[in-house]
Amino acid sequence: MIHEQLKEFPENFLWGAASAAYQVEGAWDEDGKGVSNWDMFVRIPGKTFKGTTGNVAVDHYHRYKEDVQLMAELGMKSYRFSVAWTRIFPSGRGEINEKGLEFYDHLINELVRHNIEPILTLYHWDLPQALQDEYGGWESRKIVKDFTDYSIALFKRFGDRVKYWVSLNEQNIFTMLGYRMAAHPPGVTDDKLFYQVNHHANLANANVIKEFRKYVPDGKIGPSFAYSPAYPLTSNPRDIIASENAEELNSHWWMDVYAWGRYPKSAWNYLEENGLAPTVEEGDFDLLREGKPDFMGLNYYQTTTFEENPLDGGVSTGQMNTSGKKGTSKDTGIPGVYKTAANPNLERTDWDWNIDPDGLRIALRRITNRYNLPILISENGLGAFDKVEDGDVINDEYRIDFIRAHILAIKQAISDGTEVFGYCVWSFSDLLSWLNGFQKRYGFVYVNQHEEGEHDLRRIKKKSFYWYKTVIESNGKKI
Ligand code: BGP
Repeated sequence: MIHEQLKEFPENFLWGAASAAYQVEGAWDEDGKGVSNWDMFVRIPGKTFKGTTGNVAVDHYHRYKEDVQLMAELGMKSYRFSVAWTRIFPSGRGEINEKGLEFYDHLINELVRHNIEPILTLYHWDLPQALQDEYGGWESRKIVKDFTDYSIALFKRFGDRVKYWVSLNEQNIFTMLGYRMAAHPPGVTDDKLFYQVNHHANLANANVIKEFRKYVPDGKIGPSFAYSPAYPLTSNPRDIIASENAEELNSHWWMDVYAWGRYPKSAWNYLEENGLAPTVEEGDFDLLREGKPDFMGLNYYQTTTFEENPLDGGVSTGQMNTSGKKGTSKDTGIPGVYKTAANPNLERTDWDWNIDPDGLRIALRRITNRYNLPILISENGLGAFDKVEDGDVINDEYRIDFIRAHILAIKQAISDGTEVFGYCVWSFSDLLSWLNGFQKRYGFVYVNQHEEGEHDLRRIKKKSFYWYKTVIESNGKKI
């Protein structure tokens, strides 16, 4: 619908920005921190762009005070960050490393002092390597207990000051890239294992939410899901079915479990027919139903368009663009299910991600209609090449255009009746992009960090910094 007048953003809307421990902290082996799966994975030649690692990242571990100062100057109402499990339990479990807790204590206190609401992510992909070595990490049900114990340690220590919590970040992405595409740790390609790993992650997610109620009764918790709404390429019903398949297998497969504690029927049926369904034990569904979130965290970057893919000779392998050379990605698919297709209506970024603000409105509406949960937009942003001009000026107009269009889409979705209570732009400062190095930048604050050449890590405010400040000040009226 086209509204004559759009509704305003609610008061106390959590305008913010986000980050993740591995991508910003650095200090990879300091103060008793253990080794994570990412610390190991980035050392395998050819895995990341030009071999970048998070050893130093953008050195937030040592510069958090300066960073929070900049957040305050930007007027941020919230900051979403993750805790590195290996700082708290260097080997994944056992004895707590007090130094690790201290770092986050200081960070949280600094945020609270500046009236910035901390939004804490329990798991943003950096699994203790010790658990991977011991029992395969997410491959074993043992992870449920260890993840829960780790989470409880954080609930106990920070629950007095942190009221918003994200359980798992993008379960669909870390399992997909880790167990189907071998592009993230542990670098495996095994469809059956992929679904089993997900079942364990679902159990862990539900158990942690269940425990959360005991320790932080006045807090809110939910997972962050990377939702890329599916579009059919044409009105041909076969393309529509392909798009429905994608929606079921790529999105409902996770969100139905989070919201309702059950798997979608046609997806389950497909997995059973193909010998891919996970092993479920007695009591699992009871637990899944008990661990209901307070909100759905939405990480939105783009939509994906689908068309029919024949069973015989259909497309199966694609290619990711991690170089920033436009047009180097290749469509992918599952024979007999769907294949991806370029959407002729959308522009793409240099990394071939579709630019689609209306897709955010669609995502918000679909989540609301299906699950009737409030939504925290826990990530949304533009990865781009930024150039520092004379006088330390960064004219990132393209980022402003991107975020402005997405804020407008949120306003439209709110006017449609969705309940959105926060918007965390990815990212606050530039940071390490997992596979794309430092050259793919997302921040309001530029960080002088590169794959090669000079990198003194100094912080420079981009044009978008000043623009977002006025957006926040006006509660989204001035965009
Ligand atoms: C999300 C992750 C973030 C971040 C972002 C941008 O999937 O939760 O950690 O990296 O995507 O992705 P990229 O760095 O690949 O451009």
